[in-house]
Amino acid sequence: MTWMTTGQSGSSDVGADGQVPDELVAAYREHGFVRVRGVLGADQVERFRTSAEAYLTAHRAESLEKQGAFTQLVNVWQRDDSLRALTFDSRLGRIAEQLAGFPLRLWHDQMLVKEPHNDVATEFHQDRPYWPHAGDRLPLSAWIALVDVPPERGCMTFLPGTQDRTGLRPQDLHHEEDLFGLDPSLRWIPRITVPLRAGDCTFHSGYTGHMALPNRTDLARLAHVIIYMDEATTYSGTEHIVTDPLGLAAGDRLDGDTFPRPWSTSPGTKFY
Ligand SMILES: O=C(O)CCC(=O)C(=O)O
Repeated sequence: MTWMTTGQSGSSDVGADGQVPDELVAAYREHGFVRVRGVLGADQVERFRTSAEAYLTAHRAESLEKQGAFTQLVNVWQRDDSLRALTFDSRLGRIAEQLAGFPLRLWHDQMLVKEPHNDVATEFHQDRPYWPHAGDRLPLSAWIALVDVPPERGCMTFLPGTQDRTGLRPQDLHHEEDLFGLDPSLRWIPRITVPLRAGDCTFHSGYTGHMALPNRTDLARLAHVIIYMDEATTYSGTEHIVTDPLGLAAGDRLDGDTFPRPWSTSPGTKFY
């Protein structure tokens, strides 16, 4: 079970070719999430953490989330050159495509911060039901730790194998029971909590049930999340903060400069 390997500081799952081993791809496809250690080196962690802290200080008041689970700043890549370099990182985009097995583009990024001593969990939910997407294969998110994130600082917990539970309505991530009320069988799935070192990330699919623990420490939990979608995704016509200003019609492709694909396909990637 690949999520059970111990995390030594400084170790990386990414090979010299920029790809992850086949067993991590298999784990992602079986369980709907996987941890990839060391996607960022120590110098990158330092640079991006400094940029994230400055961005947070400047923009905290603009958080989309108002009920206290986290500070949520969306599409930071459009406003900050340093953080754009992280969101556009080719190595991350190519690993995401290796895991997905098909070409992707950016849906949006977001900074998700649990401030020190924020005792509020992000409750279990799936991501894809929130999004105005149609005609797509399974999207996925890279949740990158910019500080060490042990359980007590608010790491994520996953419901393995739930990536096939499509068709549920959007769930309230402030409500502990909402997802389980929709599908009571999910309550009995073993829950896997995945601590991350700074520079590690998890990839989870848009339908994999997940939550994040409270932050009971003195340090802010800084996560940078890059959300990738099927390159062929179209607009469903439903409301969303990212698409509402764009004047789209249902059926339009989500592509172009707003939903970029700033990496080329890795020569080693086999699409199916
Ligand atoms: O970081 C969190 O608190 C929740 C993250 C999450 O739900 C996500 O990235 O999809």
